[in-house]
Parts: sequence; C-alpha cells; structure tokens
Amino acid sequence: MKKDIAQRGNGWLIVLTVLLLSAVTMAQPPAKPNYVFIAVDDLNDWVGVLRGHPQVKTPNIDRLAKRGVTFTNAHTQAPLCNPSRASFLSGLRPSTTGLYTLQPGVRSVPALQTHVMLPQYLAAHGYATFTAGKIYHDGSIKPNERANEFDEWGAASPMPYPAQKFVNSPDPIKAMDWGIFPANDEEQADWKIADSAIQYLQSAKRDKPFFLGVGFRLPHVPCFASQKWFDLYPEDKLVMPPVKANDRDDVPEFAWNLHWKLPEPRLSWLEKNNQWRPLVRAYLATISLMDSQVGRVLDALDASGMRDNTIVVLFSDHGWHLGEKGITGKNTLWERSTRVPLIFAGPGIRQNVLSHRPVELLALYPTLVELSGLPEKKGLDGHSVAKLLKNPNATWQWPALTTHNQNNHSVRSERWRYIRYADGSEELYDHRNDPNEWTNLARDKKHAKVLQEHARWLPATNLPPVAGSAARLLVNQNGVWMWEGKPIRREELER
Ligand SMILES: [Ca+2]
Ligand SMILES: [Ca+2]
Repeated sequence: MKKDIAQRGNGWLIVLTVLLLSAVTMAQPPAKPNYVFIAVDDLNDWVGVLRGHPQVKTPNIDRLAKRGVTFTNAHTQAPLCNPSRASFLSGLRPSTTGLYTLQPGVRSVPALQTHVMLPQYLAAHGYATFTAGKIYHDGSIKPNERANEFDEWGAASPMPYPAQKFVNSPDPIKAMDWGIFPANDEEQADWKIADSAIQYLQSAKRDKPFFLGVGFRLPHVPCFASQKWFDLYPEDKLVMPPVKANDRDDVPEFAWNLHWKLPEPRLSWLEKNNQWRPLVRAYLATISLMDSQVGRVLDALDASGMRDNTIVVLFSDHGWHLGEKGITGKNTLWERSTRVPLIFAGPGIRQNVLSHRPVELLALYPTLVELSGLPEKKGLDGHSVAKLLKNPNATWQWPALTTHNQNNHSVRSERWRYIRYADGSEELYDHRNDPNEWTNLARDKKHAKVLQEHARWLPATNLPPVAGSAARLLVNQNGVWMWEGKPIRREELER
C-alpha cells in the first residue's frame, strides 16, 4: 500500500516535472536570437520613458520600453562619436586603446588593428551582419576594408543640407545649424536609413540568425526637421532646461580645457542672439522625427513574423548639453554628456520595467555574447547586463565610467558622480539631492570617504592619445593656458 502511494506520487512528480520543464522551455529565448541594434546619435535623456524633458514626445521608443528593460542610469564611455562607437563595438575603454578623439579611424589604433569587434564576433559564430546609417563613426572604416566589418553595408545616407545656413553660429561649420528643412520627411537621412533596415528585414534569409545595425543620425546637428515636428513643440510653451547662473564657479578650471574652441555655441551666444529657444525646439523636433523612424523599423520587425526570436537594443552614443553649465554640445564628463537611453527588448527579457543600476555601453558586447549563448570573449573591459534583463534589481557591484581625453574620468554610481581630471582636480555631485549637478561637493571634507570609494574605480591604464589624434585641447604650460602654441586670455576661455 505504502509502495503504491509512493509510486503514484512518483508518477505525479514526473507529470509535474514535464509540465514545469515545458513551461520553462516556452519562456526561454531562442538559442541564437536575431538582433536589431539601434544606435542613435547625440540623443541625451530627452526620451519619454527617461523623463529627461517633460514635453518630449517619443511614442515609439516608449512602446519599445514597454516590451523590455530600460536602464535609467546608463552612461557612455566617451562623450564623442568616434571614441564612443569604437568603445562599444570593441568592448574596450578609450583609456585601454588611446582613442579619445574624432580621428583616427578605429583600425589605425594599434590596440584595435586586429581586435575582433562585436559584429565580427557574432559573424564568426554563425550570424549574418548588416549595417545601415551610422554604426561606426563616418569615415572610421576605409571603403576597401568594409567587408571585414559587416557582411553587408546598407545606405550610409548623409544628412541633406539647404543651400544656405539658417543660423549664423560662431563656428562656420555647416552642421552647426537648425531649422525647418527639408519639407518632405522622405528626403531625411533617417528615413532612408530606416528604409534600408526595413528592406533587410523583409529580405532576411532565415537560415542564419542576423545582426542588423541601424544607426540613426538625428538629433545630431544639423537639427533639421519638417514643420509638423516643430508643431509638436510650440515655442511659447517650451519648458527650458534648468540652468543655474554662475554654475561654473565651483568647477575646476581644468574642466574648461575639455570643451573650449568647440563648434557648439555657448549659452551666452544663444541668449544674445535669441537662439536658445529655437535650438531647444529644433532638438525636440528632431528627436520626435528620429523616433518615428524607430517606429517604422519596429513595425517592419512585427510584420516580418520574427519578433519572437529577435532582441531589439536601442541606445545613444552619448548625451548633449542644451545650456546646462553654460554650454551646448558634448565633450564633458557631466550627466548631460554621459547619460544615454539603453533599452533591451525581446524573448527572455522582462517587460515594462526599469533598472536603476549604473551600467555602461561597454555592456553591449558581453551581453549580446551571453544572450546568444556564445563562448565568453576574453579581455573585454565591460560586464554583461544579462542578469539585469531577468532581474532589474539584481546585485550589481560596478559603477559606470566615462573618459574624455587622457586621464580625465567620471565615475557614476547609483547616487554619486565623481570626476577627476588629469591635473588631479575633482568634482563630486550627489544625485539624490542635486540631479542637475549644481553643487560641487569635492572640497567638503565630510565626503572624503565617498571620493575615495569612487576613485578606486579609476582605470589603471591610461594610454596617451594614439598617433593621428585630433583633439581641440588647450595645454596648461606653467599655469598659462596655450592654444596651438599661443597663450589664451581668461576672457577667451569664457567665450
Ligand atoms: Ca554622437
Ligand atoms: Ca556649480
């Protein structure tokens, strides 16, 4: 009798186990998911789900966020296109490679000459790879070397330009411009880039998993969009970014050598020329236009029938200032420059949740390797966030680092931002009480321990800039700031 009950019990156990196993199998992602890897250019946290601006309209990125995990504290490793892209594609920090600037191209960097980049690693493990628009920085890969990087290259689609600049900004480069142009959205680079990605989705051979890189160009300057996108943001009702007068007074002077002589206008110029509102409005309009193209790609993925075995990853290469700390643009170690959207959505990933862990774009490489079940790629600088995609509150021990030029770093933890420049000067901001980073606490002795805890994460390796680096950098010679061999007056620094 007892034996009979035990046997019957075993039978039930087997049935239960089979049921449980099949339930687990259903929830498991496919062995090798496809990837739609969407890189946005110069998009800060002005995205609906991140609440970086109260009026921004990004319905398509928000619907992607509902399908997945959104990181609210994600940061780039370099606040500039070329080094950021080289970093997330290689999985290595700028300080490991010495690539900090817009030049040279990645394959001219000794540490990267033969390095296996993320798309190459996936290709070596059975993936078909495709790129459209801006995944690598434009011009970073020589035309005759493209086939080594991706199986196929779609349209690069540079930005269209009007016959004349709209805005007479202090720097003559034609990209430093904003306004209503072109009238037809189909002439936009991002429309053509989305077209290229959609064609790939429609024609993808199903015998291999694929990696589809889609690099959108907006809201990078020139901030051009048609009238309907500007109409979303009436100028008289615009909420302007919070700025504090004299915010730079407690910032080390050394910080200013990082973004002096840059093409982006200062806030003082924008205010004097009544261009601050138009720039903020144009940035918002171009974000919404870009978002509509993300929507077209998501629609095409849904229509392809491949959504259930495709993971969508969306992020930006770095952020952008719109008046905060008196400047516009990137090239800083502050939150405006470093914080980026980062969303993963697809099979095996939690839906409609936020993770507040400090994470880096360096995570992209090891995370995709782990999600695909591939052998670990040794020697990378970052950490996979795969466990946070299942449990967004899982233990996480690492902060997020950003580096700009040699030996200038910021360390972002859940609560703090610590910055140390090459001359040893420091900043510390408490994000719990000061989300705008207005009050530098580095000199306050009671925070000495916080400084110490963050400083221990600074990279031990800090390679000098590689040959061919072109940095707009001031040099401090015996206390005098020099630009191209000539001393600079303090007033010029404040331009
Ligand atoms: Ca960029
Ligand atoms: Ca301040």
